[in-house]
Amino acid sequence: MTIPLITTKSEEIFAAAQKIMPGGVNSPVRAFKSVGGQPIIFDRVKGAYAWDVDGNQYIDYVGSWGPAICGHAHPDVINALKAALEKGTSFGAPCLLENILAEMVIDAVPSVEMVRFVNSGTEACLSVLRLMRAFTGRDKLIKFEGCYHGHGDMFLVKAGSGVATLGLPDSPGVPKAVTSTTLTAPYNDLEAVKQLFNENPGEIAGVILEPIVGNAGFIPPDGGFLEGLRVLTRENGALLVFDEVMTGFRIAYGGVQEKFGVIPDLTTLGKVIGGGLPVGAYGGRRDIMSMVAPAGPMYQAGTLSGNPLAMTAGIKTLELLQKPGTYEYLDKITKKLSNGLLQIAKETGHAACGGQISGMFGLFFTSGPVHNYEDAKKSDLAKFSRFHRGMLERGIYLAPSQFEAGFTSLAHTDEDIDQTLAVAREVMSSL
Ligand code: KE4
Repeated sequence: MTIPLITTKSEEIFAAAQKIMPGGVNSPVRAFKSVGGQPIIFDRVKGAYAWDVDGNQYIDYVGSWGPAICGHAHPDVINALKAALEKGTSFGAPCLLENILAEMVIDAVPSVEMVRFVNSGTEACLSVLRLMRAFTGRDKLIKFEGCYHGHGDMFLVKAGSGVATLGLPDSPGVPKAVTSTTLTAPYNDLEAVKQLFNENPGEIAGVILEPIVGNAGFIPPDGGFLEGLRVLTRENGALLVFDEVMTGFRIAYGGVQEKFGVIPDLTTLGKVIGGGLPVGAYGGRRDIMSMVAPAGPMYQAGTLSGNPLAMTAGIKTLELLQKPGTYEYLDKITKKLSNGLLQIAKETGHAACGGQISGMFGLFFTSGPVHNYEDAKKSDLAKFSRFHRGMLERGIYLAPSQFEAGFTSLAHTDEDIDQTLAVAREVMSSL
């Protein structure tokens, strides 16, 4: 038996928020629309935990959607920011910190020879698409159903994340002319990609994908899928782009491309490299990146790009991730969590599938297997909503959508995982 969650203050604040901000939030998935009930208003975070404005504590498996991989408010990051603050919050001019973070990204990510910092993953994906088109002189792109690359018009076609959550097939306000150059294929379907290349010879600038999907729930690539895309893009004079905004520095220090050994032409990054401050980045082959203004003709700019605070938080976060044992630890605790959830689902009679790679995991209430977005949509969304609410009421904060992945951090302990699994058993027994 649990004490009902006291959410008085959360409800008051959310009610007021809805009058002054669309849906009461600044990003749709936070509104809990797909899981029902009121969102929790956060007051503060630390390590693996979050506290809401009513004083309830949660073990947090969203981690600000990925950036909090070292644990929220890591003292080294906070102290580095405090020192940086004394020197100002933004320069609008080059600073050494940009060189330092750029060098770290180039050293870490196999495909990246040059990098440009921007302020969000969306901005990184918008920019990389323009670059793909500028370099190849071609207009069309291939994306995959359920993959989310930020809210740029041309990507809002069968996208994942909040679009999937809200069931927005194509957002209003996106001209047909814009999406007419966006081709889509089911994830893990090389034949479909081959067919699109055959139907659009010489017209496809490139293929962009989440090399491990996090925005349709957690969907890893089938064996040979990434390798097959590498071959197909090369054969067709198209570019291969890994959107590693979510997976970068999470799956491995060098991202999916390091772990799976498939090197794209261009990569987008975000989340972790900002250490919780707004940073995105795109980078890749020097011959391609040299097209970016002012080195080349492809224009892209940003007032706060490379600002000293965001660079500082990113540098310190990557330094922490370089410590030996980081990714082994993330994999160990996340494997324990994921395997435990699947075992408990089995023991309590719920069809479920899912898995994890390093500090990223997912759970679908369907027998599966889940190889693509269509499979993911077969999961029992109503059951997921009841599960989410049950876990929340018992102090476990999961992503408020079936079409999101879960994230652990270096701050999550064995005891946190044990507690989470004990609660999951209680909730699944009553689902
Ligand atoms: P942002 O513009 O939200 O920084 O990044 C867009 C983006 C691009 N590519 C991938 C693979 C992403 O996962 C994202 C953003 N992820 C979502 C979570 N699924 C952000 C959370 C939100 O939209 O509130």
